[in-house]
Amino acid sequence: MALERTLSIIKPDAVAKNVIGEIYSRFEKAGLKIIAARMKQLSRAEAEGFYAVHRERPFFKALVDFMISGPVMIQALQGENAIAVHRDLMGATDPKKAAPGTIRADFADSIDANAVHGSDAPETAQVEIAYFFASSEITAR
Ligand code: RTP
Ligand code: MG
Repeated sequence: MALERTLSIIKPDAVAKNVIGEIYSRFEKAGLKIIAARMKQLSRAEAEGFYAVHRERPFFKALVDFMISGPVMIQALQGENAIAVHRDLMGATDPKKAAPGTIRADFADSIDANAVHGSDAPETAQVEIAYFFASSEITAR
C-alpha cells in the first residue's frame, strides 16, 4: 500500500447535473481526502495544455470543446492507493462499458461527456496536480 495523490476533475456534464456533492461523497466513503479544490471555467489553452498527451488523437478537439463547455470542479485527492481507488470509483472511460455503481455508469452519457477525469499513474498525477494547484494551495491532512 502506498499513500498517493491523484488529480480529479468533475467534468462540465456532471457539474451541470448538480452531482458534485454526490461524487464527493463517494470519494470520502472510499477513504479519499480532498486536499485541494477549485471550481473553474477552463480556457481553451488550459484544456489543450492539460490534455496535451492526446493532441494527435482524433477525439482531441471534441474533448477540448467539451471540457470548456461549462465549469469544472478540480480537486487533488489523497489516500492509500488513491490513483487506483479513484479510477475504480470512476469506471471505464466509455460509460456503456463502466461497471454498475461506478460514477460513469451512474452519471455519464457518452465517451465524450463522461463525468470525471482521474490521473492514471503517479508521474501523471504529480504533473496534473501541479498544473492546477500551487504547493501552497495543497493542505496537509
Ligand atoms: P480521463 O483521462 O478523462 O480520466 O479518462 P480516461 O483516462 O479514462 O481516458 P483517456 O484515454 O485518458 O482519454 C481522455 C478522455 O478523452 C475522451 N475520449 N474519447 N472518442 C473516443 O474514442 C475517446 N477516447 C477518449 C474521453 O472523454 C476520455 O475521458
Ligand atoms: Mg486519462
